[in-house]
Amino acid sequence: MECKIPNKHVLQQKKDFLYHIGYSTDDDLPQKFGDVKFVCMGGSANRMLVFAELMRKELGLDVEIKDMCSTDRYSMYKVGPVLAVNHHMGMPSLSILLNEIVKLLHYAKCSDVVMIRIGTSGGIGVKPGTVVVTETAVNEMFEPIYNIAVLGKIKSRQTKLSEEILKTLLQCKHKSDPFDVVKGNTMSTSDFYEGQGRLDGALCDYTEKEKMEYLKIAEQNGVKNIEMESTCFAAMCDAVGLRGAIVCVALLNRLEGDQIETPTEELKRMEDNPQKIVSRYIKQKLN
Ligand code: R2B
Ligand code: URA
Repeated sequence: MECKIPNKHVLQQKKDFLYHIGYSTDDDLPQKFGDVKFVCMGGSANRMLVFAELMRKELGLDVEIKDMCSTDRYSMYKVGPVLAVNHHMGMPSLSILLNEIVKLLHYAKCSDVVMIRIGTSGGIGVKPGTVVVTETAVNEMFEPIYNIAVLGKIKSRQTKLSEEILKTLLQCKHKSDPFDVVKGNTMSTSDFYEGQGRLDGALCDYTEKEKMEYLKIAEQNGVKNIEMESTCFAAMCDAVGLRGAIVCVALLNRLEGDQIETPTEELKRMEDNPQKIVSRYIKQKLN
């Protein structure tokens, strides 16, 4: 299936500038990106570079890995059919990137593309290091909805992910992995501190009891982790007909605290966990 964009205005434009990633329709996009089958996204540019290097090793490809974004807004690495791009933190930044990546895939005439967000999160009732594969992305009210203000009105889009990819990702765990892989709902928020019920931001006017009540209600609603992009990611993929999945590591158990005190080296090791699962998924699909 070709990647279509459901915006008639754009389709009538003679030329389109993908401003934040630094391409336009004057570039030979089919030649540069036409073979892309997997778009993997995560917040940090360095983490996506690490993922690109892992994919090069796993796919045995002798390719140079360089940042393909000519702007300094995002970083994008291509390893054969895998595009690894960073989206920074939060939904506004992700939404800008997704608009341009979807158009890029369309202009490049890509087909049957799978979109995967590989991220970090705060877990709910799971051990640090656990990989959570998202069943349903929900907002702060536990609704499977992404809200965006369009022309002064709130537009609500459903957050639908691919059940088939979720199932296959869960099967990518190896017995020898020193971490769990679970499925669950992922709550997306617009803030890391108050938005996620933390007590340790600069602002906080609720009690620890109120915080714990909220996290417990989240848990009762099937929420296994909290991060800042999943509803936007799921809704945008669904709205343009792309199959999507979200795979995040839980860096801490939010039922036990708010601060991320884990040493950097240990955090880096944890961040490798979802990358391993996704790399096995991609390898399996390409074979
Ligand atoms: C996870 O980690 C970031 C906040 O620290 C944010 O981008 C997210 O979703
Ligand atoms: N990312 C988040 O958004 N929240 C956490 O608690 C950890 C990482």
